[in-house]
Amino acid sequence: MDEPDEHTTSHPTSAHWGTYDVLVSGDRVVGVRPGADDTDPSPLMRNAPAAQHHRTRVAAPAVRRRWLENGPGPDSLRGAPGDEYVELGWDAVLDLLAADIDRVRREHGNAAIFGGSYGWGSAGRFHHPQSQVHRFLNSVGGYTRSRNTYSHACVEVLLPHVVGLGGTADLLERAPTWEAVARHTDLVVTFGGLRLSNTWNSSGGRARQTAAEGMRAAAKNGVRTVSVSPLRDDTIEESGAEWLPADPGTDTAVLLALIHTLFDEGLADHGFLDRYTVGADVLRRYVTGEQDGVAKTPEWAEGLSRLSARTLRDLARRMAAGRTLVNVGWSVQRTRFGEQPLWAGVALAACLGQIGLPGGGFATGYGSSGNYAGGSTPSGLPRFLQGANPVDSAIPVARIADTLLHPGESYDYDGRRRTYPDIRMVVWSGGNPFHHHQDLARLTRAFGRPETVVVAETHWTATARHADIVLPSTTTLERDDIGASQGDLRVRAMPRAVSAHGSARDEYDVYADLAERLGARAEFTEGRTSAQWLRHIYEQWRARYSTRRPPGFDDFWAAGAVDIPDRVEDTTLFGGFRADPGAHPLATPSGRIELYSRTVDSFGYDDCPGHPAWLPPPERLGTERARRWPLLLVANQPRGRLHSQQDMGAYSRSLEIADRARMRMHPGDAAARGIADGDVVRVYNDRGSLLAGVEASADVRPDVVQLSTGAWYDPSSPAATCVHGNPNVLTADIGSSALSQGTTGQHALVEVARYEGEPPPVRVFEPPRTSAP
Ligand SMILES: Nc1nc2c(c(=O)[nH]1)N[C@H]1C(S)=C(S)[C@@H](COP(=O)(O)OP(=O)(O)OC[C@H]3O[C@@H](n4cnc5c(=O)[nH]c(N)nc54)[C@H](O)[C@@H]3O)O[C@H]1N2
Ligand SMILES: Nc1nc2c(c(=O)[nH]1)N[C@H]1C(S)=C(S)[C@@H](COP(=O)(O)OP(=O)(O)OC[C@H]3O[C@@H](n4cnc5c(=O)[nH]c(N)nc54)[C@H](O)[C@@H]3O)O[C@H]1N2
Ligand SMILES: [Mo]
Repeated sequence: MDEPDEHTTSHPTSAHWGTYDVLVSGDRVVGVRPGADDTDPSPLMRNAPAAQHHRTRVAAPAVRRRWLENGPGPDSLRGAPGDEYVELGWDAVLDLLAADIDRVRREHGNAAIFGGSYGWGSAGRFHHPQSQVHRFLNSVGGYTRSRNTYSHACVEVLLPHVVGLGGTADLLERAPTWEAVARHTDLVVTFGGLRLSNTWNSSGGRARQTAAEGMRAAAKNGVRTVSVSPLRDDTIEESGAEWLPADPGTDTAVLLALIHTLFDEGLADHGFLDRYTVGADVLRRYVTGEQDGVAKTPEWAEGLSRLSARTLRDLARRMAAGRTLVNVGWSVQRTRFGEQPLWAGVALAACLGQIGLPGGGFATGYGSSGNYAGGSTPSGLPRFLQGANPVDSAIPVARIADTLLHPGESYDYDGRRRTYPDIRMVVWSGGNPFHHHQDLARLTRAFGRPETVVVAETHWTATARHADIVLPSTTTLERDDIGASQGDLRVRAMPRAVSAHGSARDEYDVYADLAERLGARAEFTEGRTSAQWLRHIYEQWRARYSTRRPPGFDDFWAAGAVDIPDRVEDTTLFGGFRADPGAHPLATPSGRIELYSRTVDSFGYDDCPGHPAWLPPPERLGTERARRWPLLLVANQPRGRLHSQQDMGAYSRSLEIADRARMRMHPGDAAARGIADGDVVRVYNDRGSLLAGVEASADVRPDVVQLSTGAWYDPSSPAATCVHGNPNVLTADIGSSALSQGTTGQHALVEVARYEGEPPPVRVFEPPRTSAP
């Protein structure tokens, strides 16, 4: 990196991973420094300089040579290493693309365009890539969309049946702040950790990192933490957490055993269960074994989780003895039957009778995101509206490969029998499915099916390398925008810091020109330029306040930030319901918490019955499958970056081992395989293989290996499906259940062996071959 000199200027910006200044010299980003208000900045900003000018930036609009020469059509060679792209000018590419969109919508209808575009894209309320592409597609007749998230589909689909839609939204957006936890809570029992590095990110960025200080404040106030997790470092050192390293995927068994103890020892709060829940008796009969002959005792759970029965019994008693918060992290529901630990977690909190009390009850998301438990913003944020989609066609987000491979086939989702649409064109902007989806070999086959794949990207990601048409997008540092996230403290100006890379353009301008070719410019732009839109969405937001109204746009832009006037902190979840369930019923059929749901039961799903139940996940230690693949790989979130973003950045690369993703394994498991710290290993199962670098660490429990997501997918050598270490070549592409159809990417059974000989080089940080027409 160049050294800052007297010509260096400083420019504030906001990314999902925080608010900071970029240092610019000669139109190049040469460094970063934390924002003035951020006392506890995340190290992820250190990736920004290298990423901004990296050779994998897409410099010009490009068309795959095979598509250009053969025309649209299925092509099993999409994404093949060595594929060649032709750089054409913007006008030529937009003419081609507009004509093809028109062909598809005329011949197959707009539902044949998949525009779900799932992904985190970039921060910034206006240039947000998904908002842009969705608005564009809506303006030209609509598209097939995706619903729910990779993050927490089971939360989104199951919990409305259990606590109602509003209750679910409250759980996700209005959790008691860390400060409230510090004040009221005695014991936090968290399934799936409170991982510090995960709190570095908030979708949309946050004015200041507040989660770590919140966790420290709680610890200082004497809040005890019990962390059920395969990793010791899923909690911060200062919290002095007790670590219960249960077998991954057995949380439901542990939760049921805790409930069993509460019933068994007279600790369950029957007054609460009678007044606020339905189905407690169904639950009790299941847990005691009256229903199926299997009592879900601590001894039973010990056999599955390998946590001792004594530990579980003791934990249940401690939970009943004080104010207890049960947190179920999102990771545990990104598994097969991921609905169950959530439902069992709600059931446990209900049996404790503390739902609706300050600092007690059930939560999902502490430790999963930087703005969780960081307050809420009831008046919303400045927003660029996407318009209405004239097409009613949607798929559960993680069923993308099934959709492309099986058009016209039917599947189940949340009580309905649905049919996969027949997709001819895929349009992706602001996401990287070849990072985020499971079983990438299968996804590659799926991406061979459509006739045209269009990707708008800043970088030559693996997804861009599967596209027929690649539209180079500017980065946030190359455009003016407004930054803020749900629950944020301030709305911030994000002024442009450097010029656009190569001939990259703002997506807004690209879509405006495309819309023009398709006769929809006025509808897409409403006659505004980007600059006019920024002013407009800011003023619309500001107008929502009749008192304490923030200053006008020019004053805001000059000041650089304004406080959000009506942030709410310290909400007591379900407080109104607890105080008067008649006046504030939940939006469930019974108006209460449903420990048994007649609705879910009526769907008749084997993989999601009508009450929380232990269903043994297939990717789990101790199964038949584990005889062949004896290690459980935990594919959690990377600490060096957000997903796959800026993987070429300095901080992300500093965590690599031997040029590859870092995989942690227990020293005993390493020694048993003749593997030493720093070795390159092959990690494999029947779905694929990858190369990674090993760190032997006792912070990972035996029989578990940890390989976070996000290493750029590199299929350049036959030595492995991915020579760089993307765990999604190993994960299964199967839904959590017929109810939510969420991703199950968190776990995969694998075997690991030392890589003998010279490992093939990682080539993914070189751009693909491009040529002139
Ligand atoms: N095995 C396994 N897989 C998982 C998970 C797991 O736990 N295990 N977790 C899942 C979860 S929770 C999630 S949310 C997903 C995340 O998956 P994604 O959100 O798809 O991952 P990102 O790497 O953030 O992808 C965002 C893309 O947007 C691009 N981008 C950045 N700025 C711009 C812009 O201005 N314009 C455009 N057009 N593009 C831009 C970036 O270059 C990047 O390629 O991964 C999921 N995958
Ligand atoms: N630095 C960084 N932060 C991020 C992201 C990122 O990519 N990088 N991604 C963001 C996104 S999109 C999301 S959705 C959130 C996700 O937030 P989470 O879902 O909470 O994050 P993970 O890191 O996947 O999982 C947290 C921990 O759960 C533990 N775990 C895994 N399996 C099990 C299990 O079966 N039982 C139990 N008890 N524990 C288990 C693992 O040890 C893991 O470290 O993180 C966000 N924060
Ligand atoms: Mo996520």
